[in-house]
Amino acid sequence: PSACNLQGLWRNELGSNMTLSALDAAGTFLGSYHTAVAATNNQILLSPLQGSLQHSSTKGQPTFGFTVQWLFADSITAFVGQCFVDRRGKETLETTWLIREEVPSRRDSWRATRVGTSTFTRIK
Ligand code: B9F
Repeated sequence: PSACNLQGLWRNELGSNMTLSALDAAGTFLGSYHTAVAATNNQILLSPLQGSLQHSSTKGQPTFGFTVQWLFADSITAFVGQCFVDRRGKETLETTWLIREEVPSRRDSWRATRVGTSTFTRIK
């Protein structure tokens, strides 16, 4: 199987789309995230992301991480994941995410974080 390439347009099981740019020499990348869901009445806005690809993988199925800075909510999501390539060359990003929501006080910190998993496939 050929090596995973993060650059391109990806969609997850919720119908959210993200565009990842080319990697620089250090393995860092930029992109944008359009979430299909929001759990807020605020209007969803295309939001920027910044990430890094860990490139010590010899098997061509590298790990990566990125954060999305939501432009319509006081929260941050961090994704970590791995890019898998099957025998036909099809790429899948298996990720786990955490959202930290801004809460008014330390007393509310217990409820500030949500966790989930997400699978992305390439659409372009
Ligand atoms: O829903 C998030 C949000 C933060 C504060 C009010 C609303 C912003 C969008 C997050 C989108 C998530 C999902 N989309 C996707 O593609 S990121 C992980 C999922 N995968 C209410 C309080 C905290 C969350 C909801 Fe809010």
